[in-house]
Order: sequence, then structure tokens, then C-alpha cells
Amino acid sequence: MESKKEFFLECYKLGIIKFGRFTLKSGIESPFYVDLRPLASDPKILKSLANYLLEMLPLDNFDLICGVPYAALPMATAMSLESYIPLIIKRKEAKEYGTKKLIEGIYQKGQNCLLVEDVITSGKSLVETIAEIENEDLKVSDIVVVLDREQGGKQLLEKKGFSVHTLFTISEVCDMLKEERLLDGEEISRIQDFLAGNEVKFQEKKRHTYEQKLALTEHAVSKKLLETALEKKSNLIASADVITTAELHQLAEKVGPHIVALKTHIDIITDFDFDKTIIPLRDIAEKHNFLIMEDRKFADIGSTQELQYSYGIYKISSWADLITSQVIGGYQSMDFFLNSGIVAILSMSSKGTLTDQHYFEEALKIAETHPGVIGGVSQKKIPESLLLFTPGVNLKTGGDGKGQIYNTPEKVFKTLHTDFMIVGRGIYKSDDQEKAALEYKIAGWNAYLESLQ
Ligand code: S5P
Repeated sequence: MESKKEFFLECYKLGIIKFGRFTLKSGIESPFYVDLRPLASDPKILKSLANYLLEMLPLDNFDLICGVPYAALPMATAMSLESYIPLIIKRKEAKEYGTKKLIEGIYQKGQNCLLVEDVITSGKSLVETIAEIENEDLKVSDIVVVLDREQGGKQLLEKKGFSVHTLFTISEVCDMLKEERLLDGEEISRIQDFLAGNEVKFQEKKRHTYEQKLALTEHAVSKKLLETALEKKSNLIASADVITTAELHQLAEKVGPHIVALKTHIDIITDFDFDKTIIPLRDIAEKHNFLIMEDRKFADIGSTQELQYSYGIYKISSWADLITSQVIGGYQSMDFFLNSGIVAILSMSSKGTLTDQHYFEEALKIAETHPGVIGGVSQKKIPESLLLFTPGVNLKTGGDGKGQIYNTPEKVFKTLHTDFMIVGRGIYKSDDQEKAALEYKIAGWNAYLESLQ
């Protein structure tokens, strides 16, 4: 192979770096502009580039290769062809139809994926891409980059524990071009001045703490829920999907000390009797200081929902601190849940759910503006002004064979910034419900603390 410098000069001839005055997307004026896409149009150069990148890497560590779209896609492909490490393709956006997969190709959970990027500046797109890849249960340990603009991105990723391998830095590039008299001293000092003052600080959006959320909320029920969470160091909601009053009360007694709320499906209690089921349940809730969330998932017009909420045998309005409601009936349909905090169903955890991106966005608009809504049930991130409740949580991942899809506490707190996790069978089906609740409580609280880092 030719020397690295000779190789760079070959690449340079393709017009990948221009010097002058360029206004960047951020509005900042930069003395140089980098675009590595032309490299893919010269097969010989692309092949050499792939080999230069591969040479720097501990190849045995990787099961897969993935390029950050779009510029790095041909580079990752070429690297895969040269190394025989399988390629996966990350989409920029998930398909709106079909499989909705964000990552295409053949892979298995837990495999380690090498990430390829053309240029690193702040590190923002890499941080986002890594989160998406980790979301698919793949690991990322190493990132390989063709050109480091030396504006802080490499350091940011290294601080997060990733190994970042860069083929060229902008300083090296300047030195090589100066030696070849392709850049004059004045231009070099302009570039140095720019780099000295232009570390692009990429502020990662940190999640709000429970204390911050408490300070922001006006709603009495969210206040109570957040205060309880802080007091009990718990973000666990146990789902009591049991079918008799006795089982309901037993479960409430056992898990009560460890939860912030007990979620009921009151209409599955076979021997329901208001005085025998609800009154003792409320007493247990007072004793162990938790709230009750009736997962009724209302889905009708306002006037019917008003009746369903207060009448019939369940008289939900008289005992539920929180209720869940679909938003399918529109904004006004939720105007009548006056005694409870509303948790809106924004997207569901089941396979094949109809709550696609469009539905989710429209439902979110309603939830954000309705004063009775304190939060949403969702499998996606939602704005910090709402509390996020995430069901489908289990220490074992996978599914239940009936369409439920499970995530671990770590995953939902880290990637979704969940506020409260809802656990059903993971607790009530356990031989020792109290022990299981404590285990989930600790896992949830630790996952929350980690998500603040
Ligand atoms: O999208 C959803 C919304 C809800 S509220 N997916 C869900 O699973 N739920 C509820 O959470 C569901 O009705 C059940 O009560 C609980 C999950 O129970 P698990 O046994 O699967 O943990």
C-alpha cells in the first residue's frame, strides 16, 4: 500500500475538502468544508479506504458493521466486503409501513457492532445512532471515523466509554497540505484560530429528575405520585391483573410497601362487590401509601365516558386516583374525569398495535394540552411536561406468546426516559410476590438513577 499521506493526497484530488469561507448549518462561519461522499465514486480509493480503516481495528471484536447514514454507508459496505464481517443497514427513519424496522439485515441480540462514520464534529449524530442501535439490543464498543474535525466529538464519545479510531485529523490534513504547498501559512492560521475557539459543545438532553418534575407540575395527582416516588424511592406500578377480591387484597398487602401505585382492571374481578372489594383496597392503599390507577382505557364519546366513570357497579370516580383513557374520542371526550389524573394511552406495547407514528403524534398533541392529563402510556419518548408510564416491563425480555413485547427496566429508563414502569406478570405471577416487587423496585430505581447520568 502507498503511504497514508499519498493516500490522503489521492483523496484530496477528489475535492473532499475545500478551503475558504463557508457558512455551516449551525450558522457558524468555517474556514473549511468537508464532504467525503465523492470517495465512494472512485472504487480504487474506496477499497483502499476500507483497508486503511480495517487496519486500525481489533477486528475479532466485531460481529457486525454498520455505517451512519448516508455518507458512511458505502464505506461500511466496502469494509464488510474486505473483512467478511456482515453488514447491517440503519435507516434514517423507520419505515411507516411493513416491518417498521429501523435496522435491516441479519443480526442477533447481543452482537457487537462496529460503527463507521465519515466525519466527526460534535459527536451528536453518533450518540443518536448508538442509542438506536442499542435499542435493538446490539452492542457498540468501537467507532471508526475517517476524519476528525477536532471539535470535541471524539472526547465526548471516549468519555462515554467508546473506543474511537480516527484515520485523519484536520490538523494532520493541514500539515500534509502545507508540506505539499497546497495551503499557505495564512490559511493554516485561520484554521487553527477556528479550531481553537470552536469546540462544538453538544448538549445532550438530560432527562428531568422527579424533583424537577415535581416543581413543574400543577396537578395534585402528579404531585402526590412524584412525592410518593421520592419518599419510597420507587417508580414501580404493580399491575394487579388478578380475578378475585381476595387475590387483589393479598397482592396489595404484599407489594404495597414497594410500589407508588397499584394498577387495577376492576372489571376482571369475578366477585366484585363495592364494599368488599374497594373499601378494603383503599384502606390498604392508605396504609402502605400508594395510589390506585384504574386501567379502564376509556374509549367512547364524552357523555358515555362520564357515565362509565361515575356509575354502574364500579363507580370509578369515587376511588381511582388515576385512570387510563384512550384519546380516540378526541380532546373533549376526556373533560369529565374530574376526580382522577388522566393517563392517556399514546402508543401500545402489543405486536401489531394500530398506534402508529401519526396516531401517536396526534394523541400526544391532545395529551399535552388537556389540563386533566398528567401523563401517557407509551413505548416511545414523550415531552418532559408529561409523566411517562411504560408497561411491557419484565426482567426477562421477549414476549408472552400473546402479543405482549417486554423490555427491561434498564432499557425503558435509559432509552425512553420513562418515569414509572408498570409490571404485571413479573410480580403477580411470582411465587414470592413481595420479593419480586422489591426486586423490581430496586431495579427500577437504579435504572432511573443511571438514566440521570
Ligand atoms: O400498551 C399497553 C398498555 C397497558 S396499560 N400495554 C400493556 O400491557 N398495558 C397493561 O399493562 C396491560 O393491560 C396489563 O395490565 C399490564 C401489563 O402486564 P404484564 O403482565 O404484561 O406485565
